[in-house]
Amino acid sequence: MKLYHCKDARSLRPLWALEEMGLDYELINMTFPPRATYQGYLDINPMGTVPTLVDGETTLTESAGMCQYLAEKYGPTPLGLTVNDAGYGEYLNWLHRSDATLTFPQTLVLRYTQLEPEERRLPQVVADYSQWYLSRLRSVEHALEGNDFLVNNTFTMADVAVGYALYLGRSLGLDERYKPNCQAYLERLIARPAFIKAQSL
Ligand SMILES: N[C@@H](CCC(=O)N[C@@H](CS)C(=O)NCC(=O)O)C(=O)O
Repeated sequence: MKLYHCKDARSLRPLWALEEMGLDYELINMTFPPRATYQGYLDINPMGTVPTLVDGETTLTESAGMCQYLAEKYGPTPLGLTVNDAGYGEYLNWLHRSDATLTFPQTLVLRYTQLEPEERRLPQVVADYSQWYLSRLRSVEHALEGNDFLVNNTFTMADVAVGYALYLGRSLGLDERYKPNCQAYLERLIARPAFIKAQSL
C-alpha cells in the first residue's frame, strides 16, 4: 500500500489509522500542494488533493473512506464496526460527518487566513466559517458527555476521522473556543502512541 501524504493534511487520518492497526505501508511524503510540487501527482489523483491511497488496483482519495477501507479490508479490528455491530449507523454517520461537516468549513478558514495572498483574504468568510464549524462541533461535545470516545465508548475509526478535524481546528487557533469535552477528547487522542508516530512522519 502506498499513501501519498503532506504533513498535517487530511492524510494524517489514514496514516494514523495505519499506525493504529500496525499495517505495512509505503509513505510518499510530498510538499503541499502536491499538484504543483510532485511531478505526476495529477495522474495518480486528477483532483490533486491529499491524501491518495493506492492498494494494488484500488485507489482512494477520501480520507475518512480510507479509514473505513483499512478496517474492513485488513481487519477484523475493534477500530472498525460492521453492519451487525451495535452503533454501526452512528459510526458511519461520524465517519461522514468528520469531513463533510467538520473539516469542510475549516478549509475556508485555512484558505482565507493562510493560503491566499493578503489582498484576497476575507475576514468575513473566516469569521462565518469558524462559527459554522464550532456550531457543528456541538454534536461532538454532546456525544462525549460521560464518554471518552464517540461510539460505544470505544476507540474506533470514527475517533480517528473526527479527531483529525479537531486537530486541524487547533492548528487554526479554533481550539481556544472548544468546550471542555472536546478539549479533553483532543488531548486524549493526540496522546495515543499511533497518533504521535503518524504526526511525526
Ligand atoms: N474530502 C477529501 C478532501 C481532500 C482535500 O481537500 N485535501 C486538502 C488537503 S487537507 C487538499 O488537498 N487541498 C488542496 C486542493 O484542494 O487543491 C478527504 O477527506 O480526503
